[in-house]
Amino acid sequence: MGLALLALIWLITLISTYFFVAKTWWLPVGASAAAGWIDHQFALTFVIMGIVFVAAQLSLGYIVWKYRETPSSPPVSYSHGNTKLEIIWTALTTILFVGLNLMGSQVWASQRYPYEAPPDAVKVEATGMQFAWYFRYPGPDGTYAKTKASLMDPSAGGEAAVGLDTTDPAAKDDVVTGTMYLPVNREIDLSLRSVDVIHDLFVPALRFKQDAVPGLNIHMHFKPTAIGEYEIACAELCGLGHYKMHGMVHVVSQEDFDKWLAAREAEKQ
Ligand SMILES: [Cu+2]
Repeated sequence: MGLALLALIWLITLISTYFFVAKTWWLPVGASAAAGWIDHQFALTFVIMGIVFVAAQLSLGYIVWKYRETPSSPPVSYSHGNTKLEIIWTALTTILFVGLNLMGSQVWASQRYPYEAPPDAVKVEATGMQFAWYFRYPGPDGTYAKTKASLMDPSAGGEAAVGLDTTDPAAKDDVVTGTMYLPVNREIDLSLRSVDVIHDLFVPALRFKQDAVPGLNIHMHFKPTAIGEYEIACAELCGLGHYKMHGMVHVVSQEDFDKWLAAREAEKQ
């Protein structure tokens, strides 16, 4: 029985470790400036925790087998454990977790601080609602028009969904779309808002993930580095239609971006 348990524990450990080593289900190729840094932090965490996991599970299997019951086994003795050992592994675990968190917090902060993105950054506002994403561009004046909670009507879609106040002169050139277009190799200044509940804008390829919280305007900035189409998902369970909150980011050349935005402006007039 001891040997069977050892084999089972080791087998589960090795099979599950294999999928991580072989990268069976892995992240898409990174397409943003911070992707290298984030992936490095991610890999470091996985390698360190993987070593601890494999060592712990292999020892567990070994101990289950070594202390199995045999006809000559001595009677069971209970102990209160080893205080010195417990202090050592608790301290090591604390150092590991706090250390990884401190390292990770720098990557996290790099997309959120400084609070203001560079002045030449491309401004985009993403608004999550049950159950769609809308994206707003401030247009040639570079200013988002006012929005009002009382004007928000998700069932109407587009401008009405985000509550655009059309009496504001700055609203004339605000473009609201259901698909996000971004120019490649430009810093993007993203404002993230929500109409109803907490949503989460997740673009795995851009290594971008941030909650959208009602009542807050959350700023983040990032730089897409490869032309392509990337999937957006809502990563916060936000209701029955959560699975429908799917969208696309089109990262295009500056030229294509300008053309696309000009076409949207023309449609609006
Ligand atoms: Cu959602």
